[in-house]
Amino acid sequence: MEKKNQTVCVIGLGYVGLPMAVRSVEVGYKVYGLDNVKKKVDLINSGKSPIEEKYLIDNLSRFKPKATTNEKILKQADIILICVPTPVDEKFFPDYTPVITASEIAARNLKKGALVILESTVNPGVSEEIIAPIFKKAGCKIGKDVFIAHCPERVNPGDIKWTVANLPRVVGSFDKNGLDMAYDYYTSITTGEVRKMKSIRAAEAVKIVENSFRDINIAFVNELAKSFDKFGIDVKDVIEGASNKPFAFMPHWPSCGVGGHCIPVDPYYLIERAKENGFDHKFLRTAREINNSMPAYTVELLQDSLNEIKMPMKGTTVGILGIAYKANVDDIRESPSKKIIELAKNYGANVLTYDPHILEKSTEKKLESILKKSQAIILVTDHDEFKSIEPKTWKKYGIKVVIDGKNCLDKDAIRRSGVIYKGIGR
Ligand code: SAJ
Repeated sequence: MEKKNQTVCVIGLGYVGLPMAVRSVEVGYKVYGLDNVKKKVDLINSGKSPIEEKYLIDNLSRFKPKATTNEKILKQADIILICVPTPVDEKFFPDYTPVITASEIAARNLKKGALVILESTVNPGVSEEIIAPIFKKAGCKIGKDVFIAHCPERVNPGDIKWTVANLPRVVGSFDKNGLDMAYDYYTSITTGEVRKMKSIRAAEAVKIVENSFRDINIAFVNELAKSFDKFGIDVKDVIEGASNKPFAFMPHWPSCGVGGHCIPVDPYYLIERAKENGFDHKFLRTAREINNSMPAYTVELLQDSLNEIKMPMKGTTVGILGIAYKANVDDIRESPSKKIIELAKNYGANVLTYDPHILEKSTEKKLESILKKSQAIILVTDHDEFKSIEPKTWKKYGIKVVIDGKNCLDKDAIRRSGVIYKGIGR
């Protein structure tokens, strides 16, 4: 069917779903967006993006999907995209509630012959074990009444180079028709390669593997940072040195912690599901333990530095620069800032916060304010505003210690000014 006669409905208008809805409008589909947050629906219908994301700010008002909270809209959809969160609980167990709810909504409002594509990150086996049974229970024959596919999301918040319009994708399905339909949809959406996977499980595994690869490599350099700290070696210098090898090395960078809705979460999907197969992902678990230890390690660096100048943590005013999980975004999901603030407070510090992208959660509304009031600083997020702070500024405001959680400041210049500087592994 010609795409302009096809209707797409995206369930979940967040970081993943909204860009897909906008792009689908741009390439000529009739597009509805379904979300359970009325405020978000109203904002989108007024052409305003609920998310600080360049692709959306540039395109939403021109290619606006019709957003609604009414699930009956799905009855018009030839293609349904499920783009809802897949969080983990406090024990790091995957929580599939949003995916199950969205699938049930799709199943009870399904147009015969529609294609349902899950973009949410799930472990291998979820489409067979959780999604398909929901449609079968609703009386659908898979491969006839409904076609089910998986295409892992690859949204990279803050990235202006790779967007839904040019990102390569992978698609998997239970059957050839489902695979071809999903392939046709994604080749109409992105200029990047669309690869047909040999199975839907393989498509589900791709995202987990991509992000676990990143998590273990970050854990590797975080462990190096802890070791090199005792060697008196600057780990950033070493990684930069190794990076001039033109092949077989891929730099990652130590930091105060691994945040975001992907990297620190996705490995747990594989760890937990593989347990049901009787397999223990020791390496993935160890990497998670190392990365989860970095917030505490960062606070210990502050404590040790304050001890050097006989300043107890208790009663010291500590300024936290950055709440977001990574540079120049307003997203706090799984951000290391949460644990760092909690630990500093537990040690009796008077904690102030400032994030230019998240002022509503900042105790201070201006950089000058937190610099004036703080005796020590932990830089948690390498926002551009913090990277451009002149090295002499810390001394000027009487700050005694700077802990650089992203190794983004000028270590030598800060030390020359007489301020204690500690980075992560430098
Ligand atoms: N981080 C490090 N060291 C690194 C890289 C990242 O400590 O060398 C930290 C970041 O500070 C952040 C967390 O890890 O707290 C995650 O950083 P990220 O750059 O991976 O950012 P995300 O979560 O936006 O990851 C996305 C992912 N995209 C998708 O899942 C579709 C990931 O697969 C991408 O590799 C990543 O963007 C990217 O390359 O930027």
